[in-house]
Parts: sequence; C-alpha cells; structure tokens
Amino acid sequence: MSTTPRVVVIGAGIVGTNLADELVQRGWTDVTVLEQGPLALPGGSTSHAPGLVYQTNPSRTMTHFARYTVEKLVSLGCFTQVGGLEVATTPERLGELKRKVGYAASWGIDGHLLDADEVVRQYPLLNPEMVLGGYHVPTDGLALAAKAVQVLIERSTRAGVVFRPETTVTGIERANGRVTGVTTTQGTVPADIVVSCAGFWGPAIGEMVGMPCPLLPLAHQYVFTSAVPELVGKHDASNGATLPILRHQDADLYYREWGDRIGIGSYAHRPIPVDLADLPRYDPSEISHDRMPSRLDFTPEDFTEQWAESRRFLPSLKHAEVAEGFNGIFSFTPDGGPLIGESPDVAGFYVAEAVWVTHSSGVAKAVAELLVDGRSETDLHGCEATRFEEVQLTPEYVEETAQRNFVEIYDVLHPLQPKESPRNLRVSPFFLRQQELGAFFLEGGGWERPQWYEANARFLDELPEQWREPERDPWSAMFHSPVAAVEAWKTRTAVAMYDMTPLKRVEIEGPGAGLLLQRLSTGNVLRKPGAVTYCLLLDEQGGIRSDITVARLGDELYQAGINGHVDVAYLSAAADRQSAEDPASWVRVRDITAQTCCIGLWGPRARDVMAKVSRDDLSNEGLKYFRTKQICVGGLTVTAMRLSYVGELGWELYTTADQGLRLWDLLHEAGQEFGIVPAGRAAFNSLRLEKGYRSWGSDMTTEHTAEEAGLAFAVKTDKGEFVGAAAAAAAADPRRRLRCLTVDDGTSVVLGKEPVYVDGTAAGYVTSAAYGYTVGRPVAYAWLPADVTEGDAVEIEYLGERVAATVSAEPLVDPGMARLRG
Ligand code: FAD
Ligand code: THG
Repeated sequence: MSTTPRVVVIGAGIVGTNLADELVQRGWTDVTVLEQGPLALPGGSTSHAPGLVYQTNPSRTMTHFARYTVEKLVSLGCFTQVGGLEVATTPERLGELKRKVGYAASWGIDGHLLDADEVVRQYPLLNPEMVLGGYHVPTDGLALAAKAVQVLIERSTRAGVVFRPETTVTGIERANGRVTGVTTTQGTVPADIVVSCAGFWGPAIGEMVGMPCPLLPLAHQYVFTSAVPELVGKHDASNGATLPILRHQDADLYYREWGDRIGIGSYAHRPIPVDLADLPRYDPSEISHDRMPSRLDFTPEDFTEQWAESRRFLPSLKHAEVAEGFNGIFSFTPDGGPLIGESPDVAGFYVAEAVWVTHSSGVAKAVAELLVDGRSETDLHGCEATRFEEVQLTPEYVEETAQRNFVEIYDVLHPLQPKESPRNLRVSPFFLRQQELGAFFLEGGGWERPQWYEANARFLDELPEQWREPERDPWSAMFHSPVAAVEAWKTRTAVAMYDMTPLKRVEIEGPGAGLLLQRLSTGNVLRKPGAVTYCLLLDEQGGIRSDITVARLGDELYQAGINGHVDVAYLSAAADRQSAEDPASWVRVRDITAQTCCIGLWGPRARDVMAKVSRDDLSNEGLKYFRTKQICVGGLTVTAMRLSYVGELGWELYTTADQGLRLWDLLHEAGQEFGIVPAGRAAFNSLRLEKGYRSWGSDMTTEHTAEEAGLAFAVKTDKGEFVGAAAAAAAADPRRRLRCLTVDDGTSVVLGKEPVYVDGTAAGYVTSAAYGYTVGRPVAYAWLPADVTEGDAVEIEYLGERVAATVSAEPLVDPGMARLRG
C-alpha cells in the first residue's frame, strides 16, 4: 500500500511527463498520468515542437528553469547542444544583446557577445552584410521534446507511474473543498492531488473546478524548406543539426537545421487566436505527424514576406523552397509567464500550464517540490497562477494582452515600458487631477500609476544644483524625466502627495483575525487597536513570501498593506481553512483596494498641511510613528497611518473611493503655501532605496530569508508559533546578503538585474536601482556573498561596461530615524 498521496497528472506532454518523473524521483509512488491521445504521439504542442532552447531570459526564475531543463534533457540523451545564436541587424538589437550578456552573468549562464565576423564563422549560411553582431550561448540547443516524452514515459513507468492513454478527463470530483478524483471517458480515477498539465487545453480543465486559467491558445507558423545545397549529405539523421539554433529577432523569425533542410518559425504574422471548440477532433488512432489537434493547416499568405526576408538573411535559401508548413498551437498569457500553483478554492487542484519546452523540466521540478515539500526552491512569484487581478482575468483582457505578447515577443522592451493597451482600465479617484497635472502614467496590475508629473517641470529652475541628476544614457533615460528630481527634492525639503491607491490592501475581519495573522506573519499583531506592525509572511523554510504592514483597526478588524494578488489568495485560502476547522475563530479576508484609495502625504511640512484641514491631534503625542487612528479631514472620514515608504514624516491617508477626489483637492489646496507637489513613482522608488526599504519581488523573494535580506528585525521569534518560526530560529550565518551599493562616479545609473563583479568574477546581481537625489549618486541594491562587506569595491556591468561601485552602510538617508519619528 502506498503511503504517498494519489496524484493524477492530466496530460502527457513535456510538462506532464517531466512532472511524473520528478514526483517518483522524490519517492512518491502513486502517480497516474491521463492522456486523451495515444502515448506514442499524444498530439499536443510537444508533439510538433521544433525544440529550440534559449536559456537567457530577463527573469532569473525562467533562466533557472531553462538551465535545469538543459541539464536534464542532456542527461536523458534528448538534447543536441549546438549552441544558441541571436543576431543583431540593428543597433537597438545590439544594445539588447549586451543586456542579455548581463542577464547571463547575473543568472549564471555562459553567454558572450560576438562581433560580426565571429557570428558568420559560427553560422556560415548568414548574409554577412546584415550582421552587426551576435549573442552566443554554447550550452543552448535543441530539445528532442517528443523523444524526451517517450524516454520519460519509459523511465517513470519502470518507477511505477501508470500512464493511461486515450483517456479524456471530463470532470474533477470534489468534496469539502478538496479534489477527490477525476472523471474520464474511461471511468473515474480517485485522487488526492490533481495537476493539470494540459497545455493550451488548460482553460477547459480549469473550468471544471471554476479556476480561471488566463491563457490564450494561439497558432504560430512553422515551415520546413526543401533541401538546402550546403546541407545535403551533412547529416545521417533526418533531423540532424550541428549549426547553432538561430534567431533573427529584428524580423520575428527563428531557424534550426533539420537534416538537409531548415526549419523556420515565425512570429511575424498576425496573431491567430484559436477557439478550443473549433479544434478538429481526431480518433486517437488517426493522430499522426501531419494530423493532430494542435496542428492547423498552413496559411501560406502569412508567410510571404517572411520567406523573402529569410532568403535575404540566409541567401542559400534562394536555392530552396518552402516544402511544407503548419500553424501549430501553443499558449500565451497576459504577461508571458507560465501558470503554476494550487487553486485557492479547491485544495489539491494544481496547474502547470503555458510552459515552453525550454522551461518544462524546471517547471516540473518546481511543481514537484511544491507538492512534496510544500514550497519550491525557485522563486515563483512571476509564475503563480493567482498573480492576476480580477480585471486581468476577463476573456477580453486575456485575448488582447496575450495577442499583444505574441506580436511583441521579440521586441526590444524597456523594463519600465508599459502596455499600450488596454489602458485606463483602473484609475484612482485622483485620475482627473493627475491628468491635469501632466502625469506620465505607467501601468501595473491594470492601474494607471503616475511616474512623474510634468506640472513640476516649472520648479526645475529653482532646483538647487546638488539635487540635479546627471544626464542619463539613452537607455536609462527612457520612461524617465529629470522632473523626478524636483519631486524627490520637494519630498525631502517640503511636502509631497503620492497616490498609493494601487498598493494592494485587504481587510481581515472576524473573531479569528488576530489568530490568523499571528499564525501566518512574523509580527506580534495582538497589540491594542491603533498599532501598526511591519512584518513578513514566511514559508515553512523561512523564505520570504511577502512583507506587509498590519494595522489593527478594531478588536476583530485589521487592514494589511500587501504586495499583490498572490497574497490575497494565500491569506484568503488560509482564512477559509481556519474558519472551516474552527468556526468560533472564523475570519474573512476581503480585497478592499478598489473601493478605497490612499494618499501618502510625506515631507517635513506634512504636519503644517494637515493642521489646515484637520482638527485632529497629529502631533507626536496625538499619533506616534507606526500607529493608526481615524481622523476627520475637511469633513471626510480618513484612516491615517503614520508610516512612510519614502522615509519622511507623514501619513498614509485612506478613505473610500467616492471621497478620494475631495481629499486630493483639500490636501493639494492646503499644501500650496508649503510648496506641496504631487509626486510619482520615479521619485518614490529613489527615496525608498535611499531609506533602505526593500521591495518584495525584486529585492527579496521566497528564495531569501529575513536574515539574508536584512529584515531579521521584523521577525519576533519570541511571540509563539508561526509559519517559518522554526526555520527562522535555526537560521545559520547567511552565505549571501542584500547590500546597498553606491556608484562611485556619481553619474552612471543602472536599472536592475545587472551582474555585480567582485575581484573580476560575477558574484551577484542588482535587484533594484535608482538615482539617489538626496545622496547625489546612483544607488543599487544587490545580492552578494556575505564576505563582501561595507567599504568593499565592486563593479556593476551595464551595457557591456564595468561601473565602479562601493558597498555602503545603509540606510543612506536618516539612519537615526529622526525625520520619521520627528
Ligand atoms: P502539450 O504538449 O500540449 O501537452 C498537453 C497534453 O494534455 C496533450 O498531450 C493533450 O492531449 C493532453 N490533454 C489536454 N486536455 C486533456 C484532457 N481533457 N484529458 C486528457 N488529456 C488532455 N517551445 C520551446 O521551448 N521551443 C521551441 O522552439 C518551440 N517551438 C514551438 C513551435 C510551434 C510551432 C509551437 C506550436 C510551439 C512551440 N513551442 C516551443 C512551445 C511548446 O511546444 C509548448 O509550450 C510545450 O510543448 C507545451 O507542453 P505541455 O506539456 O504543456 O503541453
Ligand atoms: N505601506 C503599507 N503597506 C505596505 C507598504 C507600504 N505593504 C507592502 C510594502 N509597502 C511593505 N514594505 C514596507 C517596507 C518598509 C516599511 C513599510 C512597508 C517601513 N519599515 C520601517 C523600518 O524599517 O524602518 C519599520 C519600522 C518598524 O518595524 O517599526 O516603514 O508602503 N501600508
């Protein structure tokens, strides 16, 4: 009898088969994989994937997933390590390839920039006149995905996994909020855990349990040429390859050698969304390489220019023809990331979808860790299925953003670059005023968020010399304005108002509210109403799930400022469990972000502004640092919380959305004589870095402990049992630390994710960075080995150049807390 849970995996593509394998390797013995197609060729995306694996990605997590996939497929004999080559035909692309060299160094991949001659030597078929340079990764190559599926099926079958082909899942059975099994065309299969690895069929499976799976099936063209003279006779195998896999991203095309032919993939066509209901239905016995549900007929009219461009790029193709092609289907999501994790509503139901072959083994490993250990070793915040806001789950939003991502897949995108559409999806009550003040909006979580206000340009003349920022290079100048300097200056010397509405917040209510937060957080939240606590949500191993502020508003009522929808899902699911287990300690978590709004009023003159609009006592005696109370502002009921992410005196002022505009107008008007300005996120980010306040998701994730991140002060180890307490108590000396760097030349601004070199070796990476207006130099936080300490010299690589920086004592501004507590 098995003692491990009964797991049903839906789908025997590259993800499902990898997952079954990862589970049995971890000692789980009761794993069944259900596949609607035949096992030899199931007919999903994997069955026709050409298998190009480029490991380098701006995302550290995706890069690590890819690296693991390469290692695993190599070990299975299912990887042809021909190397990966990306070619620049424009100066903008060359800049992008330099940034890729940086990502590679940051995330531990061996990647190099090649000059034009070296590129052509790597790939003699290239038109040398088009090539400006290239990026080469020797360990990239071709995954033999369909073969890997067969090898994994054999290996895991020997380890006891049961594969059931020609078995279509038709429903998910549940009892008491848990999965209990699946129904199929071949009867019912009981299960404690169900993982959907159904690829682009994911939404249909999700629907069976009411879990939204925001992915869009899209068709993507792939063609084979006829024989290319230079390749004839070169390979024995029909799919043989020795040339590197090749990307021509300036034309949205990619290439691989396939025996004596070239395979060409194109993203250069119109997006072709696919409705699952329209897919051809095949009898499993009919499925073949030419006929499978994930393969639609080729539309040659979408490949005309692409073929002409390919012949220009690889002139030998002038002696070849397009021999065959198809429109293959795979998944796109609103932000391009995969969908991983458990349903917040149905315990035991997991998804692992919208995953490329490139990341498949890595994702499978992470999911196996989630199931077996309760957490993944790899940071999953960009992959969590629960990361989307409600407005991001509508079919309209998913269709539009996923198609946009298809179109932009190879575009050179700036890290700050916002979506073009849909915009103005969510606006705060201050939006009209922000527009009048010339706000430059970026988008996040569907919200319009002012980055700076053009209206403040009128103060540029008054800006004292030492607050001015040096001229930026063209890349770091994008989506930035020198006006941010004015906003930072005014915040530190007068007063500014920040729209904090998009910062997510939840209300936690019920007799069990304190208990829930006490169990899940590192803080002691059982203090009197009015207390505000900064604390962490840890996982069982002490990894940081989030950092939050918890305000006790009443005996059974808390408000928490959190970091995203993943936190809402986590807290709600825990609340539901607690309420079910002990009805007397019921507790409810409610996302109140949209119906409320918040202005951060911060700066040395903040009290003067409030004195004009409120009769409440807001002196130090009236409302201490990290305390909250309800006040009246010009007749509006406002919750004031005395804390500041920018590190200045003042409050977060919350009210309901309907009263927001009036609150804005009152403060803006009252503040005029004290020099108030509205301020945006550019200044905000700079000020918070100077103050040393971490931003979860970029500065720290579940991969880091409180000790390493410099947040041990927020862990109250003596308060009793809480998630992660044992791990936090057992914490050994950390091997790495989050450090504050300042750039020595005072002018070279970096943006984040750049590699940091210590004694000439890449030893860490920048997490977030900004120009520090108060300190007059660029600031960067970075993960570095623990033995790199204050005063040490390091180098940050930015666009191929090394920039000297120094590890500095932090915080850079107000270490004695005089400004905040004043
Ligand atoms: P799939 O392989 O689709 O597996 C899902 C399985 O679930 C299917 O076998 C399906 O039959 C089964 N299933 C679905 N519903 C049910 C049900 N109700 N009951 C039972 N079984 C069910 N990726 C790369 O990394 N590199 C590339 O070069 C590359 N090129 C590509 C080129 C083309 C033309 C296309 C279309 C895709 C390409 N991809 C590439 C993407 C890659 O193919 C997919 O992302 C990957 O194969 C997805 O694997 P999967 O296991 O999630 O899905
Ligand atoms: N405001 C509110 N909630 C939030 C944030 C916020 N939740 C998410 C995120 N931001 C959390 N991050 C921080 C980081 C630092 C502080 C507050 C929120 C902060 N820290 C004090 C310090 O380190 O000096 C804590 C002092 C103490 O513990 O007494 O203020 O911006 N509502």
